[in-house]
Amino acid sequence: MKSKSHKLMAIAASVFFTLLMASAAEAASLTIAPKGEQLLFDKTALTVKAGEKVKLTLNNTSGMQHNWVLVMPGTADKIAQDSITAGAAKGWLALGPNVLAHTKLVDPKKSDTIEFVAPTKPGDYPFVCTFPGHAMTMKGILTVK
Ligand SMILES: [Cu+2]
Repeated sequence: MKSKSHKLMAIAASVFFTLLMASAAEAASLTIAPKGEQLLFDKTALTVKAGEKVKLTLNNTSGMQHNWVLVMPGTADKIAQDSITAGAAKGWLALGPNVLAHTKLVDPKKSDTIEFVAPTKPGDYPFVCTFPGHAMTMKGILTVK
C-alpha cells in the first residue's frame, strides 16, 4: 500500500513537471540582428502565436545604432516619420498606442532583450528600426498566428 502511494506521487510529480515544461515552452524566443552594416534586418519574417509570451533579443552586431519596434498594421511609415520628429533625446522613437513593443536604441556591439505579449488578434504586424533613415529598408513582418 505504501509503495503504491509513493508510485502515485511519483507519477503525479512527473505529470506536473511535464506540464511545467510544456508551459515554459509556450514562450517564443526570437533573436534578430542587423544584416552586416546594411540598413536591413537579418530576418524579415518572424512568427509567433497569438497572445503568447515573446522574448526578443536585438543583437546589434553593426557599427550603427538600431532599434526594433513592433507596430500596428498600417502605421509603420507614420511612426517612422514621427520618430524623426521625436528626436535623439527620445531615442528616435515616438511612443503611442500604435507602438506595441520596442527595444531601446541599441548602441553598436550591444544588445537588448525585451519581453512582451504577442497581439491576441492574428495578423501581419510590421516591425521597423526607427533610427532616422533606416525604416525605409530596415523592416519586416511579425506574423501572429
Ligand atoms: Cu537601424
